[in-house]
Amino acid sequence: MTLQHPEQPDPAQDSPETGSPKTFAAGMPAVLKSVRQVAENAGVMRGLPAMLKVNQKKGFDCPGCAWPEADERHTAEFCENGAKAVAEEATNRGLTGEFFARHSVADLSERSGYWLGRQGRLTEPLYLAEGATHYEPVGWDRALDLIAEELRGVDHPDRAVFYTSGRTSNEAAFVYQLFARDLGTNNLPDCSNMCHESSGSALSETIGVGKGSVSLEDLQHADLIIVAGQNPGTNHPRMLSSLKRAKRAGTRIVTVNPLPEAGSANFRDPQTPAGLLGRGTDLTDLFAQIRLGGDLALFSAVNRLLLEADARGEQVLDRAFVEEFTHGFDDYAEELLAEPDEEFWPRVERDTGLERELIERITTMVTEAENVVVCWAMGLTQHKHSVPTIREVVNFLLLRGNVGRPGAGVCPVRGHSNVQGDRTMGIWEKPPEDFLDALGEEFGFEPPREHGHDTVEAIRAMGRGEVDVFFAMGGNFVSASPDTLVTEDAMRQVGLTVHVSTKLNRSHVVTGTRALILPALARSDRDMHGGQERWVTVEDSMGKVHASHGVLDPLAQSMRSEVDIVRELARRTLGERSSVDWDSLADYDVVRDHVAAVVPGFDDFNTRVRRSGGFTLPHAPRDDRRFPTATGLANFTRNGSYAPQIPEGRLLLQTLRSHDQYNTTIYGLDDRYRGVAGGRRVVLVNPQDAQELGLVEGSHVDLVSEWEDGRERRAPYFKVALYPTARGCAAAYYPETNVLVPLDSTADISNTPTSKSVVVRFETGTAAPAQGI
Ligand SMILES: Nc1nc2c(c(=O)[nH]1)N[C@H]1C(S)=C(S)[C@@H](COP(=O)(O)OP(=O)(O)OC[C@H]3O[C@@H](n4cnc5c(=O)[nH]c(N)nc54)[C@H](O)[C@@H]3O)O[C@H]1N2
Ligand SMILES: Nc1nc2c(c(=O)[nH]1)N[C@H]1C(S)=C(S)[C@@H](COP(=O)(O)OP(=O)(O)OC[C@H]3O[C@@H](n4cnc5c(=O)[nH]c(N)nc54)[C@H](O)[C@@H]3O)O[C@H]1N2
Ligand SMILES: [Mo]
Repeated sequence: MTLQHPEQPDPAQDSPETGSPKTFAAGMPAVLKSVRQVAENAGVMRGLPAMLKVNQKKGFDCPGCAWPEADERHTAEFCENGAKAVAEEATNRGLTGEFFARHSVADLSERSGYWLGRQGRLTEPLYLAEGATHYEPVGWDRALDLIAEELRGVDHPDRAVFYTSGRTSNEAAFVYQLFARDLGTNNLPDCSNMCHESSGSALSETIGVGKGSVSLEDLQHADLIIVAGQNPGTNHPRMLSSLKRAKRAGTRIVTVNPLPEAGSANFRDPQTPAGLLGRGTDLTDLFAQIRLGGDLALFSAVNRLLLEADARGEQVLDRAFVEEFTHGFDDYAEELLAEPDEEFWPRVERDTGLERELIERITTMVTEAENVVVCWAMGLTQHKHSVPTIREVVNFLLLRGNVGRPGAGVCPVRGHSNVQGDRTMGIWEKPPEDFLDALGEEFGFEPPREHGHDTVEAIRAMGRGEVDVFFAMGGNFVSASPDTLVTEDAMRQVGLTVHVSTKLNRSHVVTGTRALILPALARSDRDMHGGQERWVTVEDSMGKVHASHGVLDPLAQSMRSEVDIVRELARRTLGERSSVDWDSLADYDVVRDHVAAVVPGFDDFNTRVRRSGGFTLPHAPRDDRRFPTATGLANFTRNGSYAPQIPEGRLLLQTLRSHDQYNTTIYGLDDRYRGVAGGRRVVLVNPQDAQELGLVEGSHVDLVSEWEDGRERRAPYFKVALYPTARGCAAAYYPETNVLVPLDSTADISNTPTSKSVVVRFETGTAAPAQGI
């Protein structure tokens, strides 16, 4: 049986031009692109003033990535991709009922995600009644009553699922999880389940806190920064400024990636005249072109070299640290040294695609560096063995005491701008007991204790017909989730699907029996209530909490804040049954006071967040070398060896982001740094692999994924581009390739879909699709 997506490729749009990858990032082209993007979408009068408020102390937090702002801000504290994110939501186009009268759901479901997103901001609540062909405006009262009625009617609260995407503010996230728990369920899956869940799992077990342990200052004090499995030039462009500053202060950088990403090579800082004139900073000192999934082997090989040097009497380990602060060292060392060299090294060289000599050079750089930071993102988190891989990164840092002192530590670089804050606020299907205790005590109710569904489990439950209401606070669940067809089928089994959204996306057109779209204010919109301006807070990737003030007049009065949507819905759903004073939560200071009472580290929240720049949350390992783990110490873990195996005639495919997209939001059809233009259905293949497989540059192929469930999944009509990626490894863009990722192929422990290791074969000779979209 083959699964193939009905959304057909468009030969006119899906035949991109391909060239060679660029060797630098940003510079003048980035500035020009930013200005053009903002002007085209939001207009000059609306867009440019907004841009000057991004990431300013009195402005709003960029809705792009979660990279922190430095204390000293530039006038223009944004990047090209931040500009695209702002332009996307600050657009002056609004969608009205008339648009939905013209376009049936069937019509919309044949459009690409790119087309849907470009139609403009959602401005009024819309309802798709049972059997209806079109969405119709309903008005807020009716919309909220429909949901409340459905939620009151469920046999058990666990038949409702509440998804969150990581843009939601702290205040909205807190009120949202309170509502779900007051209703009686922990079914709070979020985009984190598909993103950094593996980091959270690995870090909680080993150092006791599932968050990064470094600040921006630490990066400046590091002697060595290893960036593994991350493409900062596209996904965290402001990180390049931090890396540049570190470089200038003498830091060395090792980049570990199957792809030579332009931003990691050379950075022309657009905030400086030199950068605009084309003078850049070389960032990477050593590039390890690793095979997909080879990082566990790499880090364990470095660790073994360190242990061997220690055994020879060299002073390469921080013995005092290991002695005082860690647990499990002896067992760990014994296991890692057990395998004889003749078996260990050939396996490592095969799994990593790297030569022993290169791994020895990395190890020398490590021993020459007093302070080391490791940064990573999706390249490490979206594999079957991601949790062991990240635990091995922690072992690596623990060996030399590189946790809990300046200039050293773990740096998982978060994606969505408030994904870390949402977790802190309790958006988690597996909430800790003490969080539930505090929540119950503050509001006078007994929260449910049983763990809820994560994203993958939610899809399975929906597919089994066990979900009556699917409610999404932002995001694009259908397109972001794996196994698109399975997910879409699951969604269709639900009674009522509800999306609180800013822009139209595929999740609005693949619906349950009935569906609602609720238009929300975005980060850049001014949030007025009773004549008062309200503002929210967010937490960045380094645990810093700060305020975000919207500055633009909303396109329509009918858009509501996420907090208002949830508290109104909660009041209507729970009524007298609830002990929460939902109306009082219209005042965000009241919400923040509740947060202060429930969430550790938020004492005096309202006062401290009003100080310029906000405040940093406590982090026991970073602040005091305290490790709140099961053993009370930092844990060494034994992670064995594992790497994805690639059968004969197949390649391992990673699904990744282009420079012109924000997750499922497509800004444009180019991927400038990789030399791709005018389309997205392209697959990057190493020239030698292509030759062996008989693939020709520019030819079209179907990608067919093969997995142990015996089903084949097909993504048709991809153009082959010969590209200097690691041998055996291919790359293509998400979400077009999500159809290939099996729902049940997930990471051990974290249950994150294995979006970076999909075994595929290439079928040639398939005809171009007959018609476009
Ligand atoms: N402009 C923009 N910014 C974004 C986003 C966006 O879509 N657009 N998305 C946001 C979100 S939610 C997230 S999570 C982050 C994502 O940020 P990234 O993780 O940088 O995003 P990906 O495009 O998935 O890139 C993965 C990188 O890891 C490499 N890689 C893949 N597999 C492996 C591996 O096995 N080992 C190693 N060492 N490297 C590997 C890839 O070649 C690629 O460079 O960005 C955030 N910021
Ligand atoms: N194959 C593959 N799949 C992946 C990944 C991968 O690398 N490969 N990456 C995974 C990762 S890291 C992540 S984080 C997920 C992302 O999953 P999601 O977070 O679910 O997806 P997004 O595309 O970020 O969601 C975009 C939509 O959010 C809505 N939106 C935007 N801003 C706001 C706002 O302020 N408020 C509200 N209410 N709505 C808003 C808009 O309607 C927009 O269409 O995808 C995952 N899926
Ligand atoms: Mo993410």
